[in-house]
Amino acid sequence: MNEVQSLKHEFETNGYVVLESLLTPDEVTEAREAIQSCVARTAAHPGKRQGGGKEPVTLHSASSDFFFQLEPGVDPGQEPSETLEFKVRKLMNFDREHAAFSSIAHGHPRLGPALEALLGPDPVLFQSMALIKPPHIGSEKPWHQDNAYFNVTPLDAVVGVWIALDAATVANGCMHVIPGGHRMGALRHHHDKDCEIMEGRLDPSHAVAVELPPGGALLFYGMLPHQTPPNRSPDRRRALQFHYHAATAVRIPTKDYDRLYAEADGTPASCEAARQQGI
Ligand SMILES: O=C(O)CCC(=O)C(=O)O
Repeated sequence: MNEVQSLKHEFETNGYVVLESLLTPDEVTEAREAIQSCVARTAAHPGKRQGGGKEPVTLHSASSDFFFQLEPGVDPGQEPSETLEFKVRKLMNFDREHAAFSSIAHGHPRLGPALEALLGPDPVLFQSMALIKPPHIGSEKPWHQDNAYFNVTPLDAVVGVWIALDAATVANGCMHVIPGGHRMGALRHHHDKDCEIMEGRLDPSHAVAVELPPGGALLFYGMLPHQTPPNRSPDRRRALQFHYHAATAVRIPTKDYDRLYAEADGTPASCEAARQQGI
């Protein structure tokens, strides 16, 4: 088996592969600085502020669809600008906000070929989200399949790329996955702490923790159940996440997706289906 075939084989068997050194140390440093710069720039002149009260606050760029979300209960008006970055939960739509991000997301010399091996030629980036678990307060992301959030068909044509910018450990909230769990089919989601897989659908004792060095990456199927625990450690856990679909994949209306992303008895399993059912 050559390198591409063994990458594909491991991905299809486990539902994920680890690339230990996807980014160079310089790329990691540049990406960390880019997060800091995008947060500071947007916080200084937000185009719009949303949320507050029980809802986390989001600050939106005035010139693009970039925004960032703070951890629950954090009021940016009360935070000194130098420490605001330590209270950020996630950045959205950031892949064209800074050259350091574009060079990773679009045509990276190691990521590009790996994605082509898994998805075929010209994979399409359709979501960028950076997940920053701040020290001590970084919140949990419960068990879910990313396809519960999307409406792309076919279901096996979606790959998530999660890149650690700090050493990701169990203590600071690294990824946990169920090896082979991408073959369990759609698992019904509902809204509890977040949009998450309903109780009893999977056995968390089968989970493995994927600890990564800075610059290391996890590539995983959109059907792979995964979660991250809270960050109770004094260390940050910054990560970039990109979702790609095959060039031949398409987005479909919710009513069609409900038939595709459904449990064995036909019950629609996505977050949108759960929202419509009020669960
Ligand atoms: O990085 C994290 O904490 C969670 C990432 C994740 O699973 C997601 O956003 O789908």
